[in-house]
Amino acid sequence: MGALKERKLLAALRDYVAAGDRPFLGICLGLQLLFEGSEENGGVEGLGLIPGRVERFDESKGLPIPHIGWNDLALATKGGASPPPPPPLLSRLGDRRVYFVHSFRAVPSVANAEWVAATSEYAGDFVAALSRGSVAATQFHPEKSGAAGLDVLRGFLEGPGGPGPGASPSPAAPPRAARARGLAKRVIACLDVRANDAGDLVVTKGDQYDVREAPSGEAQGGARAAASGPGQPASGDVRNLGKPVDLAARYYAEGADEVTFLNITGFRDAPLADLPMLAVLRAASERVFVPLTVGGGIREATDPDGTRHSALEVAAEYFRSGADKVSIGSDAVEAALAWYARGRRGDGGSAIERISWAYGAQAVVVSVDPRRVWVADPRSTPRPAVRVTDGRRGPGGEEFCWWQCTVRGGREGRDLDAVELAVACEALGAGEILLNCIDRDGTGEGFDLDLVRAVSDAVGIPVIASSGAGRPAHFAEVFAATGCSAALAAGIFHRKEVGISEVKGAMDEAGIPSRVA
Ligand code: 1PR
Repeated sequence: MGALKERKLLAALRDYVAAGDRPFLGICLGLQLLFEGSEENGGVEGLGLIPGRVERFDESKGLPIPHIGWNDLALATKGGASPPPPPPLLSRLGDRRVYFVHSFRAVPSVANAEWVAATSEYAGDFVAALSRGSVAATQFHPEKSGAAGLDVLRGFLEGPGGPGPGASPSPAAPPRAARARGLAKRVIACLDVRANDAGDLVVTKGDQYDVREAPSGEAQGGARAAASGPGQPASGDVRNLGKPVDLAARYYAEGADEVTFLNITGFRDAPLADLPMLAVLRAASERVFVPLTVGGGIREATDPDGTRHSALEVAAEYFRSGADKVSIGSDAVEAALAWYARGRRGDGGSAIERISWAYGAQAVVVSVDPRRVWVADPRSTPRPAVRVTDGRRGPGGEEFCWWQCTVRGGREGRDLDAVELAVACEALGAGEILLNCIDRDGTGEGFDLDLVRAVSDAVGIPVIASSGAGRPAHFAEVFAATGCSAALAAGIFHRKEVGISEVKGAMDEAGIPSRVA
């Protein structure tokens, strides 16, 4: 609203929408600003075209906020016994899920019933889509809702005339009863990206964060040892699992709910505008229509000519190139330590605070790289140690551990536990936690359930479990055993050992809601 006011567009926009005879599609904030106002950022006036105010989700229901992920729609009945035919906007959607990412929502009422086309359910019903005349709006992101979302955009563009000539009928979604309803648990494909020794950007994969091929014959954890022979990677090479954009497009086609790029080597010698990851994002966002997260190097940067860029400017470049979320690793650890040192208070200067204020909490992910520290007695450390339940023991038979946060890709430890980091980063404005685990990374032995449970029980924002997935059952297991909202994998997808559809099949069998692409 501030930007529209600054550009003197408010009156023109209000008149355009009020006329109702020219096409308008508002997405996310574009739906919210049509209402009377919002309580976000201390209260903002809207265009006042639709009765009702936008309010933060009700936290008392104990659900993670922001509401991030794939949820169902219910067509509005408009006061009748059953819903009327869907408006063009939703005419092709069927009952496929769509992607939401927001902390505030409008609620349906008698006063706005003529506008509301569909609702969704999360801590109560909220407005998911509006339609009246040629004015339409969605709280969800059709441009990030895969094939279902592209059908929503087609419906809007074709308008009341219905599908254009040669339009492909949307695939019939599986019958509603065949799958669990409500917000789906997300399956995320992760691409660790770095330059190889020849300077090409490749997707690599660490084995407990070591991305170089082991000497041939020495298999490490889940990773494959370097096969010797012509054309095969030599030991010591950076493991090369493919090209970033091609792999991202493959995972999108296979039904990944999100794609995350982690840029694991900072490109120190490139000016901000030329960062290779920006080109990767621009290319990926032309082919991948689910949310893209980018991490690695989201911090203040200095160009070779000495020009300095704040973390917010760096993040803005990534958002303009197609990222929906940025992920902050090392800087988040330092910001959390400073938060505790200040007596659990922020100073507004951290990358988390500044990016979250400008783009919303839902755009800021904090990536944690923790490793187990074993203790015989939890009273021997000020860190929050827990008794492990996975049967593992420390080198001295210890049964308790805490998870030490690291920076610089696991190279340096800090005196801070993963739970303490997550609590501080939530307070600083992060919208999601990407919870890696150095001990499990690349092992294929399953997620560290004790770690995921400890962190997801400690914060009210969504937690993504990461590291260690070896088979489809590991996903169903972590969703059943912890409160995490998503689970991420890399190696098993890159090595084509497990397909994303197999993972979702295991989730459906376990009664865990998954998004059907
Ligand atoms: O510190 O803000 O520049 O961010 C650096 C980012 O790069 C962090 O998100 C950090 O996790 C990541 N990173 C740094 N070094 C490595 C490395 O591997 N040497 N990748 C690295 C961490 C974690 C996941 C991995 C999962 C799943 N990798 O990307 O894919 O563990 O793996 P699996 O399914 O194969 O087990 P900053």
